Amino acid sequence: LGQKGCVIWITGLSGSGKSTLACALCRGLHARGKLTYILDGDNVRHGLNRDLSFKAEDRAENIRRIGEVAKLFADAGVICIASLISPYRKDRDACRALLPDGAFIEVFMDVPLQVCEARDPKGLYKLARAGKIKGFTGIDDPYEPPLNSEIVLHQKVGLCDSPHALAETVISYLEEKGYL
Ligand code: GGZ
Repeated sequence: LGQKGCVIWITGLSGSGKSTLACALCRGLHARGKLTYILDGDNVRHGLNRDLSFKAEDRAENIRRIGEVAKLFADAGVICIASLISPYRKDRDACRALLPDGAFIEVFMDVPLQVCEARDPKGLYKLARAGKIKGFTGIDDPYEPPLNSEIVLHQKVGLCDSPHALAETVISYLEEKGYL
């Protein structure tokens, strides 16, 4: 294969664009002939992680399992894109520690809650505000922003780059680091 595997770990609030970036990234990397695989929190929760809730210890287990699976893909030479809220710093750092130096690339979707909530693609923020979902990240559950992520993608109120442009930022980083 001759491809160096890695994990691109996309963290951020619900509605911050993690899954959209994952898809755009996947397309951009395929166009460059690279093998990728997406592990999306929301999807993995329907299968492998269907026994897990959103309480802190279950989120930790969700992240741990996805981190272990991502590592297996990276070992096989795949560029594995993991997109999940992963709200706790220590859980993300534990996944980072599974991989060789440089092979865990954390991408922080730095999008204000206000913007995520205005998008509300699945109407979940509305339900959380109404008290119909308890423990919703950003509303009544914590999100610990990364302090040292490799890539920060800022999106401000009323100013959002296209998913394609965001993906190109990540792809440039991968090129720079010799993954492409
Ligand atoms: C946060 C929740 C919750 C609660 C359901 N808190 O934006 P989405 O809808 O499509 O993706 C979110 C997804 C979060 O799953 P993750 O596996 O990424 O979370 S974590 O890393 O924290 O384990 C959201 C939906 O599930 N969802 N309830 N209470 N998001």
